[in-house]
Amino acid sequence: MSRGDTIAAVATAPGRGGVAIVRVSGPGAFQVAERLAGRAPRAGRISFDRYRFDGRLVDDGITLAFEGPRSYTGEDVVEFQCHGGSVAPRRVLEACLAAGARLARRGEFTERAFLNGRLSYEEAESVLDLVDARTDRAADAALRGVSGERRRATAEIYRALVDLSSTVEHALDVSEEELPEGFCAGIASSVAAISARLDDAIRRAREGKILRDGALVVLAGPPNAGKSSLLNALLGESRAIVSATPGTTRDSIEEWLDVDGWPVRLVDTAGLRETADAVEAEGVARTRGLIEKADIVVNLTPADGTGGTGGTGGTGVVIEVLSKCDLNPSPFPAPHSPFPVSAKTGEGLEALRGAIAAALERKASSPDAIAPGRDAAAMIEARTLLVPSERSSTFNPQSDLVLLANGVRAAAEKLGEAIGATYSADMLDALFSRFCVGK
Ligand SMILES: Nc1nc2c(ncn2[C@@H]2O[C@H](COP(=O)(O)OP(=O)(O)OP(=O)(O)O)[C@@H](O)[C@H]2O)c(=O)[nH]1
Ligand SMILES: [Mg+2]
Repeated sequence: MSRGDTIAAVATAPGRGGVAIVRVSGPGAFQVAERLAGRAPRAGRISFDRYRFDGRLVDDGITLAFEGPRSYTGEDVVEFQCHGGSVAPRRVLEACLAAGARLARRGEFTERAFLNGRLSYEEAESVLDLVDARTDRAADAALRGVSGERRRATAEIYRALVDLSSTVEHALDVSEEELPEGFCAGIASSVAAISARLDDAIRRAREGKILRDGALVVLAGPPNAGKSSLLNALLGESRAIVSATPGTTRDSIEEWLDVDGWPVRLVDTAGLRETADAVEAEGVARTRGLIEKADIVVNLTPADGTGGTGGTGGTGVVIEVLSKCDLNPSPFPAPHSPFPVSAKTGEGLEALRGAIAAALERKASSPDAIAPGRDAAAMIEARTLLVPSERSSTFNPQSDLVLLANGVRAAAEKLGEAIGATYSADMLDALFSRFCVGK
């Protein structure tokens, strides 16, 4: 890893836009800016400049200079805010490269920030989550990581465990009579408070995973049940072809949807039925594959009684929906457990969105629905060490003080490992290669 050099990249997304940013970081960043602007940049100031290279006018822009270590990467950083589009940023970047910078690799700015101690591994990961966020809720969760809030919360739990550990160790050294009144009750309530905070952190970690990856929600049911119509209604646009001919949809159609802040990959599928048509049969096979993988299956049964059986299966949550409910308003007594929904009138759409959001909320709280990430795994272990399930209800600190002391110490160690974790070169490569160039 050559860290001594100066790197440059376009930091903004490609495409048409008013403004683009070319970012330069490294010991030569200020010289690069001086070559382009014709004057040395002043740290902490912005200046309006005309960028030239070899006598040729490159672009007009605003130059921002940050002196290391108080910059994103911890090195000297210059940002050129130039005109957007495809040509101006390329020309500014080329001028930077000609002035001595080299093109940055993917994620190299953030990698330098990490190596210079400006960002923790978790914060770097959260920067990526923020860039990739599809909903406000996902962005909020990522920001809790970027700002270090999540790390501070974990560190606080760790400190509370260390405090509790020393209190319990001390109690082991003195005789029972010397313990102050209410000592055991105090210990028990500390244990309860710490495990509640661990539970909360674990729930957030699970929620974070859904917010990052999105939830797969599959619309399934017999042909003509109104799946494509429901997809279009939920998206608010005519995305999939709708027709009265059963077997219209053959390929699965996928779109992102924001359901109360949850990013959802909504998939319309080929209707489930036995068919001799090879193309449709392939579509049905794909539908079954999607149902297997789905977090939630929305299973449609048309209210006009034309549907065959949906026959879902899979391990996801199934939300039964009575589609086309405008055709036959109430075949089920209220409160109905299939959700009556009409893509035509819009009835029931809000309730369906609510049901999807509620199912995801439950998923985030359920113990083994989601494979936890590294930190969450450490918290889950710490939680089990602190309150082993076999003594959760009958636990008596007085008689089990030795056991408790061991559990608290082990839990503190587990969390300490997660906080002070070390990262292998492979892990770092895997993380930073997921960034785009310029981040
Ligand atoms: N009255 C009424 N008709 C609907 C509703 N939803 C769909 N339809 C009609 O039902 C027919 C089938 O709708 P689609 O959305 O294509 O059904 P599908 O489940 O995607 O069908 P396949 O792709 O063939 O499996 C069309 O004629 C739609 O206009 C609804 O909510 N109310
Ligand atoms: Mg369809």
